[in-house]
Amino acid sequence: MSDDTQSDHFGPEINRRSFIKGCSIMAAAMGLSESIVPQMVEAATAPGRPPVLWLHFQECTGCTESLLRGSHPDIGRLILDIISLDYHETIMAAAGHQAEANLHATLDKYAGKFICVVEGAIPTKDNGIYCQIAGRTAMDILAEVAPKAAAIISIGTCASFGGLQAAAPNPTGAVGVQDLVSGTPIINIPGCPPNPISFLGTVLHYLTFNKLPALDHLNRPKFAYGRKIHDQCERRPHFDEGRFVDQFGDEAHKQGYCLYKVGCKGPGTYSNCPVVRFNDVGSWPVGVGHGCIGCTEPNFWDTMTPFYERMPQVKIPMGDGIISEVDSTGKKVLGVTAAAIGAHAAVGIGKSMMCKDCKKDDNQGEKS
Ligand code: FSX
Ligand code: SF4
Ligand code: F3S
Repeated sequence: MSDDTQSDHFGPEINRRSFIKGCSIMAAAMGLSESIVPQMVEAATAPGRPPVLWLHFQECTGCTESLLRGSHPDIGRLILDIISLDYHETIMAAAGHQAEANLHATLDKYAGKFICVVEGAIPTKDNGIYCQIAGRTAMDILAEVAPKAAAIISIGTCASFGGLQAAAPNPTGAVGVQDLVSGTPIINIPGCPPNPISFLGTVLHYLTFNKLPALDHLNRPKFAYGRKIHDQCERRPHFDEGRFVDQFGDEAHKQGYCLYKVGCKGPGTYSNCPVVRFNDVGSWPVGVGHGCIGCTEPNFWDTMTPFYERMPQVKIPMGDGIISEVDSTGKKVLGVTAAAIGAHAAVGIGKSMMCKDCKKDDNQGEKS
């Protein structure tokens, strides 16, 4: 039997080569050496790996969709094989009382051992009545499940920080998991929706090393959220040379110039999108001609809007050593000759534009 048709402990739906390739992609995304892959494969296929309880609250299900519809076959296989999903409202076959029985059976049998994934924000106003499942509020369900979990992964900006539901005026009092839960390790995988590789990398790290990856001050894994979009973007040379798109569809847009002036929030957003990209075609928002809207940052619906206006207080090179800074209304407030200043050193972002919850402008205290 060839490797490609071998099923053994990988199950009939998966083959060894594809599984190993998926683990190699994950190792690369986490900045780990290829030599760790055999250990990852062993951990991810161990019969005793922890089950996953996946709770859905206030959200659009885009996080699950992006995970399950990933076009990379090796990633798709990893998802379904490494994650032992005992309860997931979108894809489980069980319904009604049977589904609730599954939830409680896993809670009893694997207390302290399972991974809880939360997708969506939790409404807290009026005792949480704005999101109810099986007659119970999201707040009640989370309060029962969270203390029994070994760790909680908040997938998406909604579960991490409240997301769209928490945007002003936040009519349901929506919050993220970390606003309600303490005492259980929490890791945030924001993005609206997040990249499946950032989620899977986190799960694989946990299975392989029996601990969560190093986190930043917003509880995001540093391997995925450790650098600004702006510092990894393929359009950055255009920014540095002062070549900007002024209007969608103009000649500069066709030439692939920098999208800062049409609203790109890459200078204030931390994520691996330019490197990891999405789906098998390797696309990402800026790559296809739209500015980053800052979807991995807390409160981005409030702090990163208007989406099509330039970020204030970003020093932008204008060519010939002239640096310009714009205020919050987009007006030029500063023009200096900067012959002695390297373009990279001159590019900065004012703290006022950073998300309200960010304590630091540049990256970032590490937790581990
Ligand atoms: Fe939120 Fe997930 Fe935005 Fe949707 O379900 S992070 S609304 S794209 O995807 O929770
Ligand atoms: Fe890329 Fe946006 Fe930065 Fe321009 S402003 S270099 S498009 S991240
Ligand atoms: Fe979101 Fe910006 Fe990446 S909008 S998907 S963080 S490029």
